[in-house]
Amino acid sequence: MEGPLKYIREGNGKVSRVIRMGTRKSQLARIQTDSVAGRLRELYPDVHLEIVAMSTIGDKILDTALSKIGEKSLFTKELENALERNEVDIVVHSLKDLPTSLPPGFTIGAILQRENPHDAVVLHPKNAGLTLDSLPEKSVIGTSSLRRAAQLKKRFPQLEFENIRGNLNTRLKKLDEKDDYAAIILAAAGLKRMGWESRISQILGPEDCMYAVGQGALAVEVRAQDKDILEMVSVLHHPDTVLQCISERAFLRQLEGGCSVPVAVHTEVKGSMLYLTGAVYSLDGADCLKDTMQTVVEIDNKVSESAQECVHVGVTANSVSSSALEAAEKLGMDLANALLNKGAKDILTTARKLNDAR
Ligand code: DPM
Repeated sequence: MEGPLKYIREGNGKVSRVIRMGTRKSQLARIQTDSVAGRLRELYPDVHLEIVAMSTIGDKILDTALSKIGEKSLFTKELENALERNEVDIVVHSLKDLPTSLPPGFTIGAILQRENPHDAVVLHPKNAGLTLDSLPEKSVIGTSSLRRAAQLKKRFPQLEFENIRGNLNTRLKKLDEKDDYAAIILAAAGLKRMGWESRISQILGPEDCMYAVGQGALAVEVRAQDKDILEMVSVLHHPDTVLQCISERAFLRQLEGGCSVPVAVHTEVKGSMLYLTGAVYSLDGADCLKDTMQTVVEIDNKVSESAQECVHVGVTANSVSSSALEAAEKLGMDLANALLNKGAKDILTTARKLNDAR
């Protein structure tokens, strides 16, 4: 079924397809889309890429805490509608904003090399030189992430935590121009992409705060049936990042967690070993279940024949060894099952109820 695909006639009379990339209008989304467009233009100098910007419901209700809006597909729904109608062919997302099960008809055709996946502390200018350890008692830290708040409340009980919403620009403005927050917590990757690396005063290691599933990686979403586009974007896959993110997403899916649950991970690839640490927290961080498991992810060059059997937690990665992908997915599920056996479900159910009641 062909939709309203767009073609262009070039100077030499050759007709080529125009590939359209949909993006949200936020500055971060534009920067992320532009960087993927840049890579594609280098790889395919003959392809005509167009960028189509649209605003989404998520962008329009930025003042409500994300964890309160609940729906993870908030930022992605309208872009997916445009994909479905063939108005765009490619959508770039932060992987962590994509649900672990995509609606039918869509797939993640590429996961790019991960940026620094950790969270970072951005201080109010008056606190320059301080750290979460040395900030005065009862200092207010801005974050709307249940995951960040849970871990940091436990680790830094002398501090206080309050919601902060808005896109990155708005949050930095709220921090700098008011006296409401002593510091805010943001993903290092987003700050770096915006060119604000210099505002990072502290990177939080796994002992302080583990990151969100998929954090720091960009994902390219396409129509699952569009073989040409799938093949075109598949060269962007970064195999180690793909394996890490598949294990993280399988972990979250098995826990039945969405974007608003206090679930955190840490993964590493060392040689042919993939290590996954995963944890679930109560809202105050007092209850925590955490474990680490590993698996061999040997590259065997056995590439899957049918595209169907090669979808792992929404990701199509035919260019990556199928046995490694399967091992990564199984690792995430095994770790989740281990935590579920220890009572992870109760912790998450309680956290969800309390958050809904707030
Ligand atoms: C998700 C969360 C947040 C975003 C939840 C979490 C942070 C929400 C908040 C799933 N998506 O991390 O526990 O602080 O209120 C988001 C950011 C990026 C992608 C910004 C950020 C940039 C980093 C990346 C929002 N989505 O986390 O500071 O591309 O991974």
